[in-house]
Amino acid sequence: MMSREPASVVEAFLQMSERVPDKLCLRFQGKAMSYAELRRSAEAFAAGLCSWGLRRGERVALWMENSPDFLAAYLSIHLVGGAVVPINTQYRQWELHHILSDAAVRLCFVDEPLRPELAHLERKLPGLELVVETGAPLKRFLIEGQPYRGRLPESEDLALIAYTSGTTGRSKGAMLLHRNLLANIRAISAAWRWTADDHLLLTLPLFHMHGLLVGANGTFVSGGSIELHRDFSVVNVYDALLAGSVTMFFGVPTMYTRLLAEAGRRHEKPPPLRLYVSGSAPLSAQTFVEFEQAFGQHILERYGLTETGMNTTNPYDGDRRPGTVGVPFPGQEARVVHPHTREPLPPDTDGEIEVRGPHVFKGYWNQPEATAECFTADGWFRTGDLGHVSGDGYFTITGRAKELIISGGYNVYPREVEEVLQGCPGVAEVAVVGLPHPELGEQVAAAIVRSDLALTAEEVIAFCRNQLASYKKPRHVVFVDALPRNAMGKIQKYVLSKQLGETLR
Ligand code: MCA
Ligand code: AMP
Repeated sequence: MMSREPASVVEAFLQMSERVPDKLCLRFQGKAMSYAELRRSAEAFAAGLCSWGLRRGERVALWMENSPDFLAAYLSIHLVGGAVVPINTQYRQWELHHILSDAAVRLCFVDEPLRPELAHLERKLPGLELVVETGAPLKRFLIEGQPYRGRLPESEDLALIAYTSGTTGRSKGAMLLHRNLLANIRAISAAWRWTADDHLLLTLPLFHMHGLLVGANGTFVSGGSIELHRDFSVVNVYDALLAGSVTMFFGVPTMYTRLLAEAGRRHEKPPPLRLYVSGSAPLSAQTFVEFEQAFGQHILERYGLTETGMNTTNPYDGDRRPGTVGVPFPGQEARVVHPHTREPLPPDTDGEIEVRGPHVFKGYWNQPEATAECFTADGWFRTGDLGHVSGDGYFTITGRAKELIISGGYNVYPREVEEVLQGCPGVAEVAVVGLPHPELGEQVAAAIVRSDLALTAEEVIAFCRNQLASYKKPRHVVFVDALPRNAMGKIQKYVLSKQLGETLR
């Protein structure tokens, strides 16, 4: 049917399903699905979406844990020209309301256990016309046996709105086009030699870029397969590695720390994989070295952002340097500039990292000012990450210009937690910072000036949990008499981090 160069990942997937219909695409909880089977499932979703009346360019949210339905829904929304809005399943009222209203989502697929959380919000979201939960309602929504014969998305069409960067309080929707996703995954597949023989162990959540745009998209365009787990359980992952059929594993550093601890508890060591990849947060040189000692393999570390997908990678062949994030992917550029003058800096000089290329997003949804601010006139995207590049082109991230805590590979914007806690009865002032944590990399800590001295840390944490994803709640709450401020009255976060670090030592 189709012979043109694919304009989207879903088109590449369709071509693959025609070329190798019976090839394994996905295994989940012991059940295998071929390319043709996943395609049929996606077409059943697509027929349901068309019959319901989804129009091209409209947004559909996926608020689901990892499952074949997630992937079928994702492919189907793209098939019919819609834009996917993936939502973290830990999100609660605060994040959900913002994302669903900001993206003007018309339809949301949701896991059945999460349905009640959404029920609270529906009154406030008149634009959300339909919520389809897994189980019987989803079965009724799907229309089986109707191959999709409609138009396919074009490369300039909107593929995804991914919410990120709450530097101004509420997160912004990063608009990624089909051509961004395709260009990035082509570059990744080439750099990592991804082929149809690969079987990827994927335990990362599909609602974030690492799992979806690297793990799933890479499989669909290469013709490989996924061993999909609902979530990361170190015991299950270790067992799957021991079983021997997996060729690649992608994880965040916390997963590698846990795998190392598990290796210490087991007698058997997994056979070598073709590739272990780490990203989303800094992998410590210590974990790199310990992993090599325990598993005999060099983890490949790469660096990405929601707005850009993957930017740099350590080499597949050649020197994987611990503590660095490697070189730009093929066809993409990266450089280090002075944070104020924006002039490119010589090697080994710290500045802000900028990236450019076909993978870089179009801009923030409904936020022209924020979009203009993050791009230079000649198309470089300001990452907000600080670092330097070596004479032979390896990038190292040394810090962040943006206020961001990365805990176990999840991003927490202090401003968002502060806004929620500011609404907690008994809180007069609050400031949130990240402190080092041996397993999570960083952890969330809050300093609070109370207006009600009876307020306890447990109450603060419980208040936060009700409204925000549980991983954003402070693990430490310290009550202080005053927050450290400079002469202008601005809170000095670096002073606070030091103070809190000392208090908790
Ligand atoms: C779970 N909890 C956490 C975290 N995860 N607390 C702090 N930081 C975390 N990362 C809390 C839960 O809220 C819960 O608290 C308790 O731990 C147990 O929850 P559970 O789900 O069982 O946690 P877990 O299985 O231990 O999860 C740890 C994890 C997970 C597997 C490391 O956080 C994870 O999958 N992280 C990967 C995130 C990811 O995909 N990031 C990529 C973003 P309570 O019991 O109190 O409720 S994409 C990106 O960053 C860019 C583009 C890039 O470069 O990739
Ligand atoms: P987000 O786009 O919001 O998912 O998060 C992207 C941020 O994660 C980047 O701006 C970096 O600060 C961080 N990040 C991703 N990969 C790495 C890595 N390998 N090392 C250090 N930081 C990373």
